[in-house]
Amino acid sequence: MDTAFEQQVRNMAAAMRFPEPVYVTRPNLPPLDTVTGMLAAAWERQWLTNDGALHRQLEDELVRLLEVPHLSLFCNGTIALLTALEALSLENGEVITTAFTFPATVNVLHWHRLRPVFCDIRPDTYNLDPAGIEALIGPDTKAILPVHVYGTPCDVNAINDIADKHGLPVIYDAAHAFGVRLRGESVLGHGNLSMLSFHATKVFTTAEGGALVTQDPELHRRTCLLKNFGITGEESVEAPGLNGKMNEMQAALGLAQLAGLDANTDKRRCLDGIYRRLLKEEPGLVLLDLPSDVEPNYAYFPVRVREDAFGMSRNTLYNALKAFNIQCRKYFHPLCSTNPWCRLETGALPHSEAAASEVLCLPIYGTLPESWAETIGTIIRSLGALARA
Ligand code: T4K
Repeated sequence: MDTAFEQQVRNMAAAMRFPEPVYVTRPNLPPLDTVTGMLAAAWERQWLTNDGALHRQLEDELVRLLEVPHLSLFCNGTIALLTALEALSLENGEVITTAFTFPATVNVLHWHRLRPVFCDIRPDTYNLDPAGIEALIGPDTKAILPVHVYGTPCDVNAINDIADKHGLPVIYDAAHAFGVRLRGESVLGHGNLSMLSFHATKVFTTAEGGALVTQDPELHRRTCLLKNFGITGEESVEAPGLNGKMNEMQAALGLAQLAGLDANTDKRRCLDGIYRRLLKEEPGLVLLDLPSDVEPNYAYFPVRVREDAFGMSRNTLYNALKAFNIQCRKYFHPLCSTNPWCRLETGALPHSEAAASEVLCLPIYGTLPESWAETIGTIIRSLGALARA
């Protein structure tokens, strides 16, 4: 039996429902002929993978674009992160990380027989709270693995200080942070290694894909070796590497996209502005503040729903928006600490738990019409008013 509220939502949706699903994101697709143009050259060369010309060109372009010294392309972000652990010879110990992330961040630890030790997040940035890290460091601690959640830079200075004091390596999961700059420099310049994801849902995509970035030439050499079976020559294998290579089809999609990256960011900035204008005064909605020293990439638009003030919970809003064909996502619910393979004495994670039950990511992508963002914002306000009435 429907409640009166559900009935009213259905009535509203009958008048305002989008004719097609409005997804949380869509890939940033370049014109198809640009991709096929790149591929024609690969066909001509009959060279499809293993350090091909397009792969080399994309690595060079990204080193220049992101202003980083060393970047190694991968088949996806997860394998890149797995390789980062191997490159630093991390195993059989603990890694301090966040539970408020995509499962990949924590699952790679399991594959290296490393145990995650979850540190709570800051409620304002959703990133690892450095104030909680030191208390978790013990004799088995091998590394710190923070995530730049939604592309917002972590408190890198505080994390670096703690890591230096205790002699621990830092691997940043920068899956969301392509192109993000902090105090005028790439956020990828921090830690021993940073991992990028180029999945179809990311601001820069190669369908599947990713990269490892480092300042250390020897570490770069090792990541390149490990993604190609550890092979150094036709008859020599130097390390127990796997196959983490990006192929020429992926690299072609990446190269074809570079020309449109700025326009994509501009459009996302505009959509971000529309949502902020419409939702910033809405009772019970908390928007993520973008610090003034950060140049963001507008990859996500997370909204925090405080049930008592907004009038309904995040889950109710999520379901109500589905009635309008608006497919938001609960990034990141459930918390990784609830996974059975993370069975550990996890301390209290109140801020992570609150974020996992209150945050909803709204649709944001380069081809989302501005009028649709206006409508989505208006619908959210109307739903809040309805719930409070
Ligand atoms: N670390 C962090 C912090 C991450 O967020 C991720 C990945 C990783 C590590 C691992 O990196 P990768 O190994 O993936 O490179 C998506 C992505 O699959 C995942 O890459 C991403 N994070 C995560 C945040 O989002 P789902 O389960 O939400 O994907 P899916 O298929 O439901 O897609 C979401 C929406 O995107 C769809 O509703 C529609 C749209 N979409 C999706 C695809 C695949 C399209 O329009 N076209 C498409 O081709 O995980």
